[in-house]
Amino acid sequence: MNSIESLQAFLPDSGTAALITSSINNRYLSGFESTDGAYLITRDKARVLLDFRYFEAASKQVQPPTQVVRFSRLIDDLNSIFLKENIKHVYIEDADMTVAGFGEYSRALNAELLTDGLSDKLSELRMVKTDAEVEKIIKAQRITERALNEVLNCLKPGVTEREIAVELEHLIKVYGGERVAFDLICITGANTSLPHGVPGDRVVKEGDFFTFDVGSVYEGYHSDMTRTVAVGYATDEMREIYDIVLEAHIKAQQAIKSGVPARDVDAAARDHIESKGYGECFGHSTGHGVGLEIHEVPAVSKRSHTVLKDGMIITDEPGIYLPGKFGVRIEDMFLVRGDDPLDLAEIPKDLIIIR
Ligand SMILES: [Mn+2]
Repeated sequence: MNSIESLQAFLPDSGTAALITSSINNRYLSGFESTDGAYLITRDKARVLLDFRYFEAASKQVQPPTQVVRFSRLIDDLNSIFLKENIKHVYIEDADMTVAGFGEYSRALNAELLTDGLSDKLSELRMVKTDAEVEKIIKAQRITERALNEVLNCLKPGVTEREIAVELEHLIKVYGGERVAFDLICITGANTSLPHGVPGDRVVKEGDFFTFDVGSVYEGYHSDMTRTVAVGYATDEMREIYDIVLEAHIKAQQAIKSGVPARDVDAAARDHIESKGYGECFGHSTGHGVGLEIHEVPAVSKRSHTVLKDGMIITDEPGIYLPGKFGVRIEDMFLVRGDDPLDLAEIPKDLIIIR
């Protein structure tokens, strides 16, 4: 069953519809990006409702079974569909709709709003990627890798974090990325102990780490990768911490199997870091899903209840952060595939020393 059929099966009867108003989920179902509009699913129809600005482009791009419907005033057009097709109940996206939106829809729509389950259902569907979605995520990853490989040539003592970040963002766009997947983390020296540090005027020095947490967007799909490289040389302590993080990353990778709870993947990395005495220095979860958003379910954390399935894409990104000194994180995305997850990155993970 595809996602549209799954949502049709989720509807209890022909008098109930599902109304998708968030732009991400609308894009997920229609394959068309718009800042406005809605996607309406009934037992036997799937429609994207768009205004004049998008109608022509969508008519060329949207594939069956989705029909493109042009609306003049969304609420009125929905009400006339509800009347004609005898729709009495409509699921809304409980996790995305604002309080103001909910007030407006409940006053104006001639159907009872249902708030229990559509958002969860959409998240569940989006967790498992189709082959076409996997291809887009891999393409986004390749764009990032090409840009990162090139920017490593500019990484030398004297350049600033900001110069590296700007160059990387530029190259990601030159190589076909729609945009960066998030504000790129390009940090060096003591800043590398900040898991979400912001690139600034800090200058690269010999014997410093440089952390790249970087990603691109390709046709709406995101990629995510982190590499920590050393400039000039690495001290014994830097090598020791790097090795522990790499071992934790590999242990988590080996735990990624269809049918295994996501929290076991987290535990594989965390137990290793704790066994080396650095448990207090790994204060975030091991990973997350990636897709139309950079952070999606499933969480790969202690509290996750999700069981991994074929087709999920999750990150594996343990780290150790020593405040005031340095930090190391290594991250790749993995496609869950039986007992043998596919690493979506091609850039090596052994410590790279830039000379
Ligand atoms: Mn990540």
